[in-house]
Amino acid sequence: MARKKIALVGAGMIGGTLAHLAAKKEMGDIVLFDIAEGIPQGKALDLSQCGPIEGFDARIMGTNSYTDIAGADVVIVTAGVPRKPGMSRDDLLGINLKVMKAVGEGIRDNCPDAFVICITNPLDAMVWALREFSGLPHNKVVGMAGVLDSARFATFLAWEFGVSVKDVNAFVLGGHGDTMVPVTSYTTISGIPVDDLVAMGKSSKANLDEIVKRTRGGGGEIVALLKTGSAYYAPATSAIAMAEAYLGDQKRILPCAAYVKGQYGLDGLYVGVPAVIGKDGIEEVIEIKLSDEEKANLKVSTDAVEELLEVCKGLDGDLA
Ligand code: A3D
Repeated sequence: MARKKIALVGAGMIGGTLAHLAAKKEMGDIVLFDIAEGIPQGKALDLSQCGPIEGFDARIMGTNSYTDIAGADVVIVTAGVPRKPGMSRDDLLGINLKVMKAVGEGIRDNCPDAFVICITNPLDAMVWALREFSGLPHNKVVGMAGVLDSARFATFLAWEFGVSVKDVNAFVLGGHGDTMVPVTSYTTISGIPVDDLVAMGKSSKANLDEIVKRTRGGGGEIVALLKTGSAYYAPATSAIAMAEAYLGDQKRILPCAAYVKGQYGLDGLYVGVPAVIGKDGIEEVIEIKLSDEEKANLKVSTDAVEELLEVCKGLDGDLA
């Protein structure tokens, strides 16, 4: 059987970490693409030299040419620029929208059968734009955010309750940003809802509220500490879990930015929802029951996503 091919578009902090994880897990051969000359080639060479020590045979190549991603089974996109001081959100949108155009066309022309995972921010708008520019089916293009946001939520909950992270099943819905909706009613520790654990006196409502707030600002907390960039270890680990679910037809239910067609009263946008990932990509969006408060919070979050999409459509005539 042919080895799988994993294309990583963007060879920055997340791209390099993705390559290392994919190689260690022998997920397939890896192509690191970037417009910066030398960076993908240098990282590929450095990572290849981990092989004899770690014992992996994955071939890792760096390139500046889209033709090298031909036939990729999975593409993970981190290409783009982060927001710099003095730059508005619209400025960033405009720049990364152009990047999504180049990347989407590169995927369309070279690996139209791939499963594509977008990580570039602003996530919910960029995954939508990437799908538009690539022309791939909606079920084959997805955004990574919910796995990371849920992992952050789960980490803080494990610390709060003094339990293993393995027993925490945390649930986050909505757009990736300050308006995301950590849903405590679906968040459990070994099947026990955290709200029940609070009622048992294992924590307090105030502490839980603080954890929800910290989860929403989880990315910003790391940016403030690093000062020169954003999180990359956990974002890369999250996208790898999604890629493995696709390659292994695992039918995992993972929170992802998936395309909604009527679910949650939403239509025609990408937003964080629980979805089944298997060999057909996003095989199903799961619609859960929400309380009135959770519905209202989700609306605030999806309104923010829709607002960004309108800006995207205004910035690029092709998308209007
Ligand atoms: P960084 O280390 O800057 O890497 C980005 C790479 O993209 C750089 O190597 C650039 O050279 C490259 N690049 C720029 N334009 C292009 C292009 N047109 N084609 C190909 N490559 C290009 O960033 P990073 O790896 O830390 O983060 C990547 C993205 O992920 C950013 O947009 C972050 O905001 C985003 N991010 C998202 C999450 C989510 O949870 C959604 C978390 C963390 C970071």
